[in-house]
Amino acid sequence: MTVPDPLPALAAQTIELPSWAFANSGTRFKVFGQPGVPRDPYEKLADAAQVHRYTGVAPRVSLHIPWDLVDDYADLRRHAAELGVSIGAINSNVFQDDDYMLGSLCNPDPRVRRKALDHHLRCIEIMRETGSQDLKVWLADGLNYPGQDDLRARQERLAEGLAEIYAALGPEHRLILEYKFFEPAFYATDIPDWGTSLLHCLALGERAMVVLDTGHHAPGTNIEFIVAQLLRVGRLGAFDFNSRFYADDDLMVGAADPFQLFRIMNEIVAADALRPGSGVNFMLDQCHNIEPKIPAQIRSVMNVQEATAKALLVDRDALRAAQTAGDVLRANAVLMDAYNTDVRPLLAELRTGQGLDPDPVAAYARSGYGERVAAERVGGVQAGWGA
Ligand code: LRH
Ligand code: MN
Ligand code: MN
Repeated sequence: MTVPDPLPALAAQTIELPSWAFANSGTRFKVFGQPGVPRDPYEKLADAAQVHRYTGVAPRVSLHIPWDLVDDYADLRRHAAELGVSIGAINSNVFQDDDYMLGSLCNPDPRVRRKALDHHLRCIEIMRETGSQDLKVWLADGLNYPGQDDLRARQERLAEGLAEIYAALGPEHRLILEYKFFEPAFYATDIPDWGTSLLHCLALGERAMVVLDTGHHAPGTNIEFIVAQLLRVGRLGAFDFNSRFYADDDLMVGAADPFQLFRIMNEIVAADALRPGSGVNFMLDQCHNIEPKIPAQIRSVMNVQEATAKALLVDRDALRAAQTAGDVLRANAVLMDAYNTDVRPLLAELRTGQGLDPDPVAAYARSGYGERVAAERVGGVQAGWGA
């Protein structure tokens, strides 16, 4: 077997955490409050820093604006640095005001479009204040009924709005554009798929890239094909990792389908896109409705690491040889050998070598942090509504 040592690549890997994963969440039926959840963005960062502390690979936190509204972003940035983390992607939230009922950048009313644009411009200022490099755009825009609005006109408005936003970015910034096939719109979504996102990115320029949220596809979609295709054209900007059984379930990545996660990471490794600097930002986008949030984020990070380690163990020479020879069974076996390897000892070795506990979940539980914040913090906020 000719597989390079996976440890250096695993040591260099980073995973970005979502601030909203630490707040209370639920479904439209019920939001369950958990003791000790953060009351503001400062406390969300403190919780995220715990995940980094025990995994060693989660040094950035995405913010969602206005969910993570503060008076002074330079101060929030300093707070993050003191905690040993930094601010990652800034998510522009243009889906929670009444004004956005018929859409944001695609809205037929120019006043609402202007409001959505101005919000993005504010998000770009926040990027400057926090040192963030990625403006992440996900729009809830879409239609519930055929005829409700003009599909093509909405695309034109979208293109125009995105162009204004893109023009306001600095040369150090990227616009990363997420797609989702349905929800909240049920008939037509304005950015429903990677093709639509890619078309808009291509029109915008080199620093516009597609975000692939693993929960945003129809059942049976071959997600690793999309990964391969976007990597081919250099436009895979980021992942929003999570798991789905049915729709946009936002469960822990790797929980529903660890094999799919492996297949995705296999494409990443095959294209040498794991390296920091390769342009792919590996982010989590999850909500922990019934499980404790910090350990769930730790588990999610570990799931990504396990899939990555297995992908790094694929014997690429043997795979290529089997593929070239047309040996279908052998090629499949090479891939499955890597997938079926127990990489937990390897990851324990990685952590020990970095001065970390080999079992991050147990180490966090022993630290007593969860009990401490449960006693200290009263009145934690709901994901999405935290000031
Ligand atoms: C939309 C989405 C998007 C949002 C997040 C809260 O479903 O995936 O990334 O910003 O959820
Ligand atoms: Mn997402
Ligand atoms: Mn989603």
